[in-house]
Amino acid sequence: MPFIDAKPFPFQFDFDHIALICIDMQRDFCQPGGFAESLGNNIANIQPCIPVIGKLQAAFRKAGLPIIHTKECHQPDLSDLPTAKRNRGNPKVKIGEFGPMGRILVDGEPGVEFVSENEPREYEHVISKPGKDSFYRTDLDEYLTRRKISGLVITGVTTEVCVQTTMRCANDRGYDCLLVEDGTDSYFPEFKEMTLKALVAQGGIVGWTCKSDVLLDMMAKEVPGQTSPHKAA
Ligand code: C5J
Repeated sequence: MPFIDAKPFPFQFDFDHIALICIDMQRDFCQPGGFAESLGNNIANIQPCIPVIGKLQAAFRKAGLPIIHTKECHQPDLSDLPTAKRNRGNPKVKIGEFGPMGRILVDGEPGVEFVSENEPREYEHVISKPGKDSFYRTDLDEYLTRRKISGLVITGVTTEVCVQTTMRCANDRGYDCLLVEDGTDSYFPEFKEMTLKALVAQGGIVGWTCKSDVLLDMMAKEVPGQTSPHKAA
């Protein structure tokens, strides 16, 4: 099993027990005219991770390794939306109301769908999650356990919100987590920088981080000749 250069120390990449997770690469979070931009966020800051995630998805597909895609959204009847979340920040347009790309954060609406560069293939696992934690009220733990996956390569937006929350919750469940530094972004670059530092502090208290080129170089050399796509069991 290859080791790759990572912080705070090399990460052992176990091809038999690893998956890529792409968190919330949704139009409303990433695209001009979407919900995030309408809230005043600078979406230019989260564009760089999009092509990086595309390259990682291509490498995992080539290796026949599983890819999981999450999207933050709620049921159309909003039965899974806590009142506190709906009212937080007193936004002009609330979750469930009509925004630039359909009803805000409601499953099935155009804004909830993935940016075209990071779209799932039909055989890849897609998770609709009502919270920041990708395990909360989802089948993620059961999916990973069934496939004997013990390591997660983590990507997505935003670094200090859904990405960090998911990494911490995965770590508590016993998964080895490797966050790809240039495969995640935040509307606030200083929050990204601090999050990357905090996750690997104290000897990797939450896990590891690495650069995508290190991972992609290793995968190009070491992939054990698989070409068929991962099939959901
Ligand atoms: C946010 C997310 N920022 N995907 N969601 O509300 O991080």
